[in-house]
Amino acid sequence: MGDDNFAPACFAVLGFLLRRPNGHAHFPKRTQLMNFLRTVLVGFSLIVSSAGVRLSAADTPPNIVFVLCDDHRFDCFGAAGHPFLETPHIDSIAKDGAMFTSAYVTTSLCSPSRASILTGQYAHNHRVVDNYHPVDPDLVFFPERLQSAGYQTAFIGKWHMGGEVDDPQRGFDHWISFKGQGTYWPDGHGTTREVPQTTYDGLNINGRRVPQNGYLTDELTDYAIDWLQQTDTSKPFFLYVSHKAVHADFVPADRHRGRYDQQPLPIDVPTVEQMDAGKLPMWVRNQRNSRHGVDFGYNLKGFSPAVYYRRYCESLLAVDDSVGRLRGYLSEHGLADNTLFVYMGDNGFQFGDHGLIDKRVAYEASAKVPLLMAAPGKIPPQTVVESVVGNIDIAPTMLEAAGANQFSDIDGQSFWKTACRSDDAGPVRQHLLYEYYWERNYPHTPTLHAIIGGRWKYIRCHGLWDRDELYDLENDPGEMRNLVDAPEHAERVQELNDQLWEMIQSSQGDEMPLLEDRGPLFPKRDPAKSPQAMFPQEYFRD
Ligand SMILES: [Ca+2]
Repeated sequence: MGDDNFAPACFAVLGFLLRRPNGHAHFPKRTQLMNFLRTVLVGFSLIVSSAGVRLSAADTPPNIVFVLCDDHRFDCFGAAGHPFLETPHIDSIAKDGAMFTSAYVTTSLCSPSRASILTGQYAHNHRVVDNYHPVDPDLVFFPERLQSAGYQTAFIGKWHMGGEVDDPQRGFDHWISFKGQGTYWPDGHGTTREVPQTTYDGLNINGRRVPQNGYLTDELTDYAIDWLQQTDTSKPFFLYVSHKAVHADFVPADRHRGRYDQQPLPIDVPTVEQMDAGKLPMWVRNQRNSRHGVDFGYNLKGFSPAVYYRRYCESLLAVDDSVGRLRGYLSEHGLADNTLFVYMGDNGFQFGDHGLIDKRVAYEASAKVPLLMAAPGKIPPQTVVESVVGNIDIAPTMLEAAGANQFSDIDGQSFWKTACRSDDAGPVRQHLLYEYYWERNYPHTPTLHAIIGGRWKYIRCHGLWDRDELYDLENDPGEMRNLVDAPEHAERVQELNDQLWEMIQSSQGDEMPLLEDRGPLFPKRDPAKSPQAMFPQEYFRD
């Protein structure tokens, strides 16, 4: 009960108790009087606590801490069964709350996925389809709804929507960000190559430029804890910590550098022959020898997915430290019991899976992400949620958890009740629509539409003379046996194609955004590596 409502409510209760059925006033019995006094005392204590001590009652809106990790693939943390990565703090979220084993992004690319998280919409509706173009100013971000519900809000970290923009954005009372990809260290040490949109302009703190002093993952965590310390204790808060880590070029903190030097790559990198035998599309075979393939990764001679993978894992250790510090702060300050803590990746990353690196594609390593949530007293400990959930579901889920006004027309749906194991949880989604729009900058990945999340994954490439794809994830979790042309699956392929178009059309996805060319181009191939793919035998006839 808010302070403004308390006095009128007390008078209403008093009025009710003093009124006889016939409308005449009477003197209350002793029990009625005691109940009334108890109500007054409880209300009074709420007012007192809101004046000086943070509310912790179970029915007050929860605080929310949302930690987004860049390019964190689904199997790279201890609780997911990783063979050597040490992530005790990320794992502790699964122990205290829920781990989602079928969490996906509907577009596996930084800006589109971030926009889907903030709006609850597919990329074809929010239309942030690349990492370069400005964001529609009419889009509503879910933290705006939290502000209206009385939340104090902060964004700390990588924004990366609309190119190299780091100005304060709507929905956030407190703002700390950096342009584009920023940098792990202000002097760039540890970096072996500069990714596009790397910047050394320091931080934008509420519109003021401030130098970056240290390792970015640690520094963002410092700023996050600084903000927690100065929040108004009478209001709930929403803190969005958006790490630069673990985006390429992976640079671990100095304290973690070399930790996994001796560890093997726990991923099977297929040979060209295996890719051909698996009937992968020509575009996948050709991407193998490109900036986003193992033969010419980042257009570097001698690129090693194993070396990059070790540095990726080492970079993740500071993110785990960050989670530990944030959760530790909440516990030490009596906030953990009324805080929903969420950890998520904005997309996955391939390290040789399918002969590829990077993301964008619809395969599991690219589209599936870690998602963990702890909310004491609401989400039971050690809950494993197998339902298919997506980045488009985050906004409605956060709004439901907060008791804030929902969006009326979005693509996502709240899974809050499912996470809480409520009896009245609604029907669970069976599939998600996946989409990726071809970028001229990285011409090796075509426009893709797919049905993801279930046993059968169907991938359709658009505007290309090539095979589509069908995988049986139950018997082929590595997605290396393309069944799309198998006669025994012809009916299934037709059904999935019908279903795909139903999902596209019912979400207004049949008009593709077309944006002008921006940014550098990376069409290069290594002439010494795998040759271009041949058309499949079945494409030939006399
Ligand atoms: Ca990303």
